[in-house]
Amino acid sequence: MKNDAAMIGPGMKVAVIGLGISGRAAVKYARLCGAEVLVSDSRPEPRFLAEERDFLGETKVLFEAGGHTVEFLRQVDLILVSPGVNLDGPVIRDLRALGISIAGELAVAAGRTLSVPVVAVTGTNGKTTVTTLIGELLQKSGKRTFVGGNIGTPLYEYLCRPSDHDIVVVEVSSFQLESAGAFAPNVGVLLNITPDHLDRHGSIENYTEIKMRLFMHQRSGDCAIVNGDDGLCRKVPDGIRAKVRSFGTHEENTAVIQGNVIHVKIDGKVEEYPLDGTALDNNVGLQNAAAAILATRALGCERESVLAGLQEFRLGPHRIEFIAEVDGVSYYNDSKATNTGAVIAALQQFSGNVLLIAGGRDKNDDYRLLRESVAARVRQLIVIGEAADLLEEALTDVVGIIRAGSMHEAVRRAAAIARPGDVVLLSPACASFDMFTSYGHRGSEFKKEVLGLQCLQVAEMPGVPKN
Ligand code: UMA
Repeated sequence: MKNDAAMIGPGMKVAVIGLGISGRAAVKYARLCGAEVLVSDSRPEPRFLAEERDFLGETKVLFEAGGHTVEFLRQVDLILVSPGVNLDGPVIRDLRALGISIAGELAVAAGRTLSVPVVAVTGTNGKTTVTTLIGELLQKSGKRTFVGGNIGTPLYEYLCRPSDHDIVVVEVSSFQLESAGAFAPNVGVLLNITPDHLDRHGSIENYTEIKMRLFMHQRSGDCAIVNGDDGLCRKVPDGIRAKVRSFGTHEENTAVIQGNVIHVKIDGKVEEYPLDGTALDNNVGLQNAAAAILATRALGCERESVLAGLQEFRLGPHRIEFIAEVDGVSYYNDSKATNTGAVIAALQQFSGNVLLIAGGRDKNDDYRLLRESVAARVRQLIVIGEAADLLEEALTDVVGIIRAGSMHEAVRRAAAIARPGDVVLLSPACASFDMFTSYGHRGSEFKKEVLGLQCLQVAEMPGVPKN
């Protein structure tokens, strides 16, 4: 394979496709390695952000904007692709046919001899939480930990300054695994597989095969951690060399979840991790905790510090985040739920009184997968965004559905219908880019609208002057 391990050295000519977060870090790293760098971005120049313009001004790299051309890109030895670049596009295909290597940041990491252990976390849902959790547990064990990848800080940033850290924890997306070459983490974690990004990967079979690439180049002595309760995760390909460890509710797993205690089999003994009353004390949280325990114990962290870290852990924003109670109705922001699997996991945490706000940009998901959970737990569905028709089509006979044209309208309509004791949950099952700049932006708008309801409530209190 041409992109197994991408080496960058002095005198090389390297092109970077995409001028986003990953692309800018790629430029920085390639230049640090002594390469001459070109940039190609699909957006026309007037649509570049201020920071991108500044970057081009400072680095003075040669660039093309408004599309990628074979003519511009064929002059290089290596092309570094941003995760958002679809590798099946015609230009990439033509460049490959010309013998030019195509690599992502994981393949670049594979081309370096890293002197520290690398933990890589993938899965459809929970990657960011588990990456953060493992990072915090390692820090608590006294290790200087780099946490990056799909979570936000590109791995290139670590490669630019490797001596600052004792260990690397990297969140890995299916997009990044497509261009990962011979990337081989010492510990690989696969949390779950449900349909996501099928607009790019085509089928769940292909998506699963891409996720399994996390383990393909691991060596004996490495560790592959999988969700034993997930039928797709359990099908680890034959021939992988790492030792496989699993977590789940069944006795045969290495980490067994029973109630809110995790029992971990290590060196012929069983360790207990009681998590009652912690932020991880729910179905999904316990799975995430079990994966993190297996990863950190495999890296030599002590049980006591791991347990203390689990007990202190707090979830980040936009993940089933409690926002406020208004008129006896609880509002939760789960904007990070951009696929049906994440919505099903979120709904598991509530009983049958949810008003669900869902919709956005479709990623070729199958919304019929929501039918059972929605029928069991959702009292009213409020659909927004481009996928409103698809959601309505898939769920019309299992739940009452209304449409809203904005987040403001969605929250106001939910508030008008909700009764004390109900839950209003934003858990969209879709990407955000039709109406917002990111899932974070979408979640923040939801929060703003809920806090707006709180202000209305105060204004309606007796004795509060109305203006
Ligand atoms: N672009 C092209 N040609 C293309 C596609 C994109 O030139 O064919 C350009 C765009 O015009 C833009 C840039 O590439 O200038 C954007 O690149 P990108 O989409 O790869 O995004 P980055 O800003 O580099 O951010 C990426 C990840 N984005 C994606 O995978 C889509 C970020 O994950 C990641 O945090 C960041 O690198 C740092 O590693 C985001 C994400 O949505 C959070 N990930 C998906 C997910 O979690 O489900 C996979």
